[in-house]
Amino acid sequence: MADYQLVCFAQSGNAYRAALMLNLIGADWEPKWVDFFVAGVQRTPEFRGDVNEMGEVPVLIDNERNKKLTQSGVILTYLSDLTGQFKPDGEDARLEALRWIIFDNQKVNGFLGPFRFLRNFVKPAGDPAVMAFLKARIDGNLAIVNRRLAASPFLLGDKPTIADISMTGYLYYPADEFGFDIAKEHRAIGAWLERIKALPGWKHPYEVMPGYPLGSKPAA
Ligand SMILES: N[C@@H](CCC(=O)N[C@@H](CS)C(=O)NCC(=O)O)C(=O)O
Repeated sequence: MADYQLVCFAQSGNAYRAALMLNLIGADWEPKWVDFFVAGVQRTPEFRGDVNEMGEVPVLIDNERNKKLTQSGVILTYLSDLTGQFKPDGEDARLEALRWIIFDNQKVNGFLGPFRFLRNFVKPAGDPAVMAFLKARIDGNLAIVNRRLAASPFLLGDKPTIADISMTGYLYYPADEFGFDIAKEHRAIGAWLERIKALPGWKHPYEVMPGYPLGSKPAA
């Protein structure tokens, strides 16, 4: 059995953060696919009882240490503490990373995820007023991240940390899934995405997690 298992599916930017981290640190890991869209496994009592009471992916299983962790920010923190990789340098940086991870979870990928979900994966698609609300929030918050990344190569300075890995969430998914091109509209974010992409072990979300294209049935 692999050292780690990650409960995930290809379309999840929240899970991508953890999958990318595992790849970048060179971990021995394997994905455990969740049938999120058709069976809605995350809503079942079994999933909520045995896997994650919050009904969410990602879930990281550390087989060696017999641990199960959820919330991508917690998973990233755990793996960086364990390996020293992508770990913010010192207490101030640790808090600064946490600040960006929370901002990302709530306001950047926290809005991008539902926007993309309502646009691509539900019928009928999201109500136009809801979509307009989310889009305005997304534009404003991406501009904040863009301003930050125009001033330094990575969110916390010269080196990539877990704050950057968290922020990648949905940002590598195809532009047509959003109806706008994040990398082109926010040039500093586009350049930063290329810098992350150049790190050894980087893979696209549709390559690193199972279940793409939608409807394909990977082993669970
Ligand atoms: N803040 C969480 C968000 C996790 C999350 O919302 N995951 C989605 C999949 S992309 C999910 O499982 N949603 C199920 C639901 O909200 O019912 C994290 O970063 O781990």
